[in-house]
Amino acid sequence: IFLENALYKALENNELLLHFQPQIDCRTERMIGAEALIRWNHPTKGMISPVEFIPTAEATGLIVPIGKWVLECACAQLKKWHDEGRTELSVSVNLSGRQFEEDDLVSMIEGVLKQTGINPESLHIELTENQIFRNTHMTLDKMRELKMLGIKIALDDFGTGYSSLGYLKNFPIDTLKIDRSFMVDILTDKNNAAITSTIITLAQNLGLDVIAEGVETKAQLAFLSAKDCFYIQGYYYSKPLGVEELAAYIDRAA
Ligand code: G
Ligand code: G
Ligand code: MN
Ligand code: NA
Repeated sequence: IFLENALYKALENNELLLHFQPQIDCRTERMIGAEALIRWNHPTKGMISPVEFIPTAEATGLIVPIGKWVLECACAQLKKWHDEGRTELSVSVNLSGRQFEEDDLVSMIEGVLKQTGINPESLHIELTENQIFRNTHMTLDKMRELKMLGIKIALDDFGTGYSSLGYLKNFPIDTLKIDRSFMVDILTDKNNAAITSTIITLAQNLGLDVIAEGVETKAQLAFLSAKDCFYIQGYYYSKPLGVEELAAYIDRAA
């Protein structure tokens, strides 16, 4: 109850903010987009990680207004980048499965697209396999409607969920994001190397984009690019950044 009330106030008092983690095409070293990651700047406790409050936000339903705020804020930021001439950039927004239980999810997103005037193709929604399988039919219907708006859908933490591969045929998915756990010791851990290679090949054979997450070293980058996985998100290039730090990063990576 304490956390719920505090979180409700956080939304009202503008204590929530977004950080953005660059996604890079390693062939050109240019930024292709950024993932929006929420933070809570608590007046006394300082910066709080989403790991500590997203579960409560989901359980109480507060994720619905918070998720709307995240989307508005991320799209407004994207609009700024596009207005500054960086029209190649996309923004990735994490959606919670709980948000898919709302009847007006699609019209809410359509409204934000209209209100900000961004190109729908440059909005990427991230979902995990487990979120999709909370309620397969309802989620599939909404995903199809989202695709009709023109936005892109990425499967986050790919390879860690409880699902079969068959759904990749039926679900309108554009991108697989390889979970960062598979990057650990990728040069020496045969299992992680095999899983990562297989996900890359799977994406290539299905005609999907693939992004590797949690890339921290040059060796990991070399492993990935040798397998034609060029889209990279991880500390090797940048941790998630505040808007001003990101502006400096964009200027450097221009
Ligand atoms: O950036 P960080 O490592 O702290 O993020 C931790 C987790 O919090 C991420 O795995 C991500 O899925 C989740 N998360 C971050 N921002 C959002 C958000 O805006 N909405 C939802 N639903 N989850 C988020
Ligand atoms: O939504 P998702 O669970 O994919 O969120 C990405 C999370 O991964 C964020 O919390 C971000 O801070 C974290 N992250 C991003 N890059 C790296 C990295 O290179 N190493 C590690 N350990 N974590 C990362
Ligand atoms: Mn994500
Ligand atoms: Na992930």
